[in-house]
Amino acid sequence: MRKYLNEVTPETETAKVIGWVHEIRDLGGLSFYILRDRTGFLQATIVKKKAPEAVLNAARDVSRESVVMVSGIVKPTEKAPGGRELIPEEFEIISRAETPLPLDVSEKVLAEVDTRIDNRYLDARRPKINSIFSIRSNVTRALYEFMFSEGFINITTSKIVAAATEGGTELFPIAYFDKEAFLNQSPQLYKQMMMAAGFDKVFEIGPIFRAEEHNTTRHLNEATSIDVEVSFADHNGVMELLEKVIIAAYGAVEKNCQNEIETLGIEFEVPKTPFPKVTYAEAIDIAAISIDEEISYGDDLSTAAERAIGDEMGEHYFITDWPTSIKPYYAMPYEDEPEICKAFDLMHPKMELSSGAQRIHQHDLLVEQIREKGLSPDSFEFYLKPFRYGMPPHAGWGLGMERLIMTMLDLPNIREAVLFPRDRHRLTP
Ligand code: ATP
Ligand code: AMO
Repeated sequence: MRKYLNEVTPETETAKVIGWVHEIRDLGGLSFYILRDRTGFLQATIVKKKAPEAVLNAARDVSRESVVMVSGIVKPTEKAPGGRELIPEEFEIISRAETPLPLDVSEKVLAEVDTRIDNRYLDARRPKINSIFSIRSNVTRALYEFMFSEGFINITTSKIVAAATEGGTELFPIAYFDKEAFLNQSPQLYKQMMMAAGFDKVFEIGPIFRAEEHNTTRHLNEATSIDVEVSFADHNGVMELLEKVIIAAYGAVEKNCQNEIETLGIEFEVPKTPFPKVTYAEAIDIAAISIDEEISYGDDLSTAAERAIGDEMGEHYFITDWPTSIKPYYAMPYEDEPEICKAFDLMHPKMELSSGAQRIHQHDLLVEQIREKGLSPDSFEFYLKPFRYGMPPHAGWGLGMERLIMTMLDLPNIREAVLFPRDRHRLTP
């Protein structure tokens, strides 16, 4: 039976493994073939005087990154990684890699991110890159498990839509027969409609599309959003839920991904809750202390301002009580102070992770807010109608998966957290 490489231990007697040839070292009478699969490495050692002729022929012929099957006797040895080596009795080339390789998988220093993503299938053979996506997979699983354990219903909503969600800009138009259509920026309107349907607590983990014009290290044109909506909850209730979700994600990685953390060589700590809260007004005061630019009340926070506040806070934190004027039309204004609203952002010291709010559930107020933003209620008719027939009060948030992974693993670029990034210049692979 075929074994994964990490299943071969110094105590194993014989093994048959399949892997990629990571490295070849030929010392004359002795040659080493470092094999690799997604679980680790194993050294196959060939003593030329003793090895069967067929093994010698195949080994001489093989190129790096070819797929091989090797079987033989396992010997404990201090000199090989993992304290064991495999002495091949069989060595079969299953799939040969051409030379030269477009990207050197064994190179310790990573190539430019563009070259790597052009050759993602090779790049992802590296243990570090594999670890990122293994962790992301664990986070996805933990999120589904957590949401189901909290009684949420999973929904899937359309990604082809007729109107913007998050304001008029940043939309990708698509060809849809004879109609105007776009790729959806957020499941916002749909998750709210499911509150009217009485689903009570819903979540969706799916793609969102935003025509971000600029190239930054924290924006993608196609991202994955973790979206949540809860009936009869206010902004405070869903902030508490968001904290729990962050802890569930980090907790799963701490529990299940110690090898990956070690491979990545990062410091990993589960954040402490509760996350501190600062109001928007306090946040701009904090930013004003350390940055030169003028910040007026009602301005969105610039990247520099976000960083200055993040440096000061030094941990995850919420920014609450935003000016109503800079949050989307669906955010609920405070009854006694309608210039500010029940919206919040969850921040990591380095960037925004999530936005959310208690929503407006009163039809007329919502129409008023849509007009206030210079939008036309007519294009939101399908969304507005449910608000006239028994819409419960509700609140929710959207959390960017790639930003969650990027900040969790201290990755320098959001493109590291997605297998096939879509950015201003990239449409392949
Ligand atoms: P979201 O749009 O979901 O709120 P975000 O982190 O993109 O998340 P924004 O409020 O859009 O937050 O932007 C915060 C700041 O980041 C902006 O004021 C701007 O300085 C900068 N920024 C945002 N988008 C871009 C972009 N596409 N290119 C360059 N800078 C940007
Ligand atoms: P917002 O626009 O703030 O809110 O998006 C929520 C979160 O999604 C992630 N995100 C992105 N990640 C990478 N690249 C992008 N271009 C990008 N755009 C967004 C961020 C961001 O914090 N409907 C609301 C959510 C709600 O209120 O429920 C919304 O979409 O991590």
